[in-house]
Amino acid sequence: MSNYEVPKVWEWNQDESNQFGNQPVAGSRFEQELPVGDQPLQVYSLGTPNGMKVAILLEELKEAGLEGADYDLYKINITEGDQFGSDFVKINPNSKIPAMMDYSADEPIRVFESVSILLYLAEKFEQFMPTTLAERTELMNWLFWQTGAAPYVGGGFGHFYNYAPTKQEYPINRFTMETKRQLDLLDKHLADKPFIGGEEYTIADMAIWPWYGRLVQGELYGDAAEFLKVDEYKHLLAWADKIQDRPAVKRALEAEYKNIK
Ligand SMILES: N[C@@H](CCC(=O)N[C@@H](CS)C(=O)NCC(=O)O)C(=O)O
Repeated sequence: MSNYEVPKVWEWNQDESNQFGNQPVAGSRFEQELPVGDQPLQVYSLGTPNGMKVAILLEELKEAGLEGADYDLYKINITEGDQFGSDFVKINPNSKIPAMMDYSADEPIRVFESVSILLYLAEKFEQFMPTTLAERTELMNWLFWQTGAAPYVGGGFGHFYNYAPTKQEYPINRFTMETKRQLDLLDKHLADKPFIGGEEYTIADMAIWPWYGRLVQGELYGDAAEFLKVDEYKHLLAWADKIQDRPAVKRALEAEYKNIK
């Protein structure tokens, strides 16, 4: 039970700190000059699940030997507020990592939202994306599912279970229920197929693995894997290990965690 009474009008308490220094206003807060390297693709990111998706695809494109997929990867430290600097906000007005610039086009193209970046690169290089209407639609189903579903895991479960300064039963129960429902959905979906889209490895696997694969592998939110009894999700665990074994995925983890500039 809490003795919080909902006021008529919400006011921002500026003294109350939060995880990323978020404020109820958008836009840049300070002048910033981001580095720009020599490669066609400039990626501004961090080793979070959303950042990892893009690093995985870029490493898979390299692995496939595709010309033009070279990239520079720069760290945006979201706990220090880099996402609110003027240069970053020009690339992503929503102030969230990952964000990317493609300087190989006649006019440089900005891309934000991790799944928008995956789609952009998959279409540009014609890789990891099926071409028939039926298969493409199934891929889109799962990409949109991931974009809508993962905030319940990250902003909901992960936040209240792991990051919130006080542990509250109501939100933890609510978001654990939904997280376990999503894990069960993926487990059932993967029971009779090797990859999310069916027979082929696609950007849907790259979008979903950093969240749900890493969660069942015990890599997210402290002791969450035990709390969520992830051993129940055998097909999901087997798929997670299979994706983890890919050389490009291993290199992406290294890139995001160790080599980020
Ligand atoms: N829907 C966005 C979510 C991006 C997102 O939430 N990024 C987080 C890190 S994983 C972030 O930058 N947080 C900083 C903040 O909220 O200020 C995407 O998929 O790119």
